[in-house]
Amino acid sequence: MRQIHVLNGPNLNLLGQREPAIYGSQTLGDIEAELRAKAQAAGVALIFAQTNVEGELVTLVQQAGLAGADIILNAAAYTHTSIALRDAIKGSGARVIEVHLSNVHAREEFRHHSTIAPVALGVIAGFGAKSYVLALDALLAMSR
Ligand code: CA2
Repeated sequence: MRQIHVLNGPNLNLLGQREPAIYGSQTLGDIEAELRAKAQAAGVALIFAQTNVEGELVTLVQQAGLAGADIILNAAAYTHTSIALRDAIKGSGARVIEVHLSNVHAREEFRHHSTIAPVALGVIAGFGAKSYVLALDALLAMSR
């Protein structure tokens, strides 16, 4: 069965509890439930995880990539800083769609740069929780 991993980086466990003007009022659990229903209807296995630890995110990317799974990745702040994550994507051959809830390009300058974007299939940003749904739609429209 095809696997799609949805991997979330630091502080996204706080989603829905703080800063709703920027990140919306849905929790990460709400997003997971919406994606799970969609994946189930499409006959795809969905693995969903969140970690605040960079090395753990690197391991999750490696495991998914080496298993031949696709990844929807919101690396949160590590998007802007992590060469290790970029190397994990490249090194494991993972097919990644980078997602962001907010439009990072309409925010502070330091959020405009992504270490991941050059090794991702594409980037979806600015549509709140729908960024994840759009990424899943894109992967489902692509054959493995
Ligand atoms: O817009 C996104 O999805 C981000 O990846 C979110 C990151 C931020 O560092 C990126 O630049 C853009 C921040 C995630 C923190 O999430 C929180 C949610 C609620 C309350 C506090 C933080």
